[in-house]
Order: sequence, then structure tokens, then C-alpha cells
Amino acid sequence: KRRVAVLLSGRGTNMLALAEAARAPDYPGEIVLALSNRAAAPGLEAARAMGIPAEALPGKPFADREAYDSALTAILETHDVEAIALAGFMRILSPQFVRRWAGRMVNIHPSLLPLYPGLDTHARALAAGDAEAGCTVHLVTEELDAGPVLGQARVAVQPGDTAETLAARVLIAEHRLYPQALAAFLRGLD
Ligand code: 3YE
Repeated sequence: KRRVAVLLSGRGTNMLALAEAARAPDYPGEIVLALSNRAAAPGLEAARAMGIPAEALPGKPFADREAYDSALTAILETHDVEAIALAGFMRILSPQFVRRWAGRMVNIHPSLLPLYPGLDTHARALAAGDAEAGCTVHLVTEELDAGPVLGQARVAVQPGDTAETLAARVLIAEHRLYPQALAAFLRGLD
């Protein structure tokens, strides 16, 4: 099994979906580490409750993005990580970090990319009057939310949806998509 780290900043619900899927004997990866840039992220405790080592690396003490990302790589190397799954990790990664993990790092984004890279995706989909929303798993490249698409899931926008109700519906789709897309990605690694 590939040794996978999940990077998160919040509740860690996608991390939990990955960790639960990875319990299956035939899953091609194991979640060996949950890492958060926010020490207070509930996802860290959720990981520990599943027996997954969890660490926080807050950004504050670091002089710049490169220094932070170097520390991140050092932790990942300590855990012999082979692949990275970003799951609600709210930092832009430096070109150096992206190069170090090139072809070995994926992200889940709550829109049907190339629509709505960046933040506030659900509000933007509603403002545009879209009939469909969804989520995308993509390879992480230097440009934010612009890497090759590995998988997508669609949901219908319902009358009366708010950003919150739409986000909740998309999140359910994320929890189904991400374990499948990560498995296919891991099976394709050298
Ligand atoms: N980095 C690169 N390429 C990608 N990070 C993510 C995807 C992805 C990536 O495809 N190179 C919001 C982050 C956006 C933001 O601007 N954050 C600030 C604040 C960080 C903090 O709170 O300390 C920042 O400077 O990074 C994951 C999704 C990133 C979402």
C-alpha cells in the first residue's frame, strides 16, 4: 500500500472518508498522517480517534512560504510519505513544494473545474444560475486549482438552495468521489 498523508485545515470530513475507504484490504493506500496548518482543526482529533497520527504545523512562526513548505516536506519525509491528498487544506503551495511532490499530490475542489477555481465556489455557482454544481479531484500543479482533472461528481442545484445547502449536497458527493479518485490515482503511480 502507498503511504498517503492527508493535509487539512478544518473538520476533516474528506480525510475521514479517505481513512474509512482505506480500511478495505484491497485499497491501494493507507493514511499514515494527518497534517494541519491549524492546530485547532477538529480534523486532527478525528484522525487520532481513528488511530491515525496527526500533527499541526502552524504558519505563524515561519518567515515565508518557502520556509513553511520546507518544514512541511521534512515532516512528510519523516513519515515516508509517498503521496499527498489535500482535503480542505487552505494554503497555496510554493513552486518548490509542488516540484518536490510533482505527480504525487492531489486536491479535491468544490466546483466543476475549470469553473470557479479559488474560494466561495458555491455562492459563485448560484450567482451564475448554474443548474449543476459538483466537485473535482485534480493533480496539484503550481497554478491554483488548474492541474489535470482526475475525476468529477455532479449534483443538481435545487430551487431555494443557499451556498450552505448546496455545499452540504456537494460535500456528500466529495465523500464518494475522493476515495475512488485517490484509489485510481494510487494504482497508476510507478
Ligand atoms: N497550491 C497550488 N496548487 C493547487 N493549494 C491547494 C490547491 C492548490 C494549492 O492546485 N500551488 C486560500 C487558499 C486557497 C489562501 O489564499 N490562503 C492563504 C492563507 C493561508 C493561511 O491561512 O495561513 C495563503 O497564503 O495560502 C489547496 C486549496 C488552497 C485554497
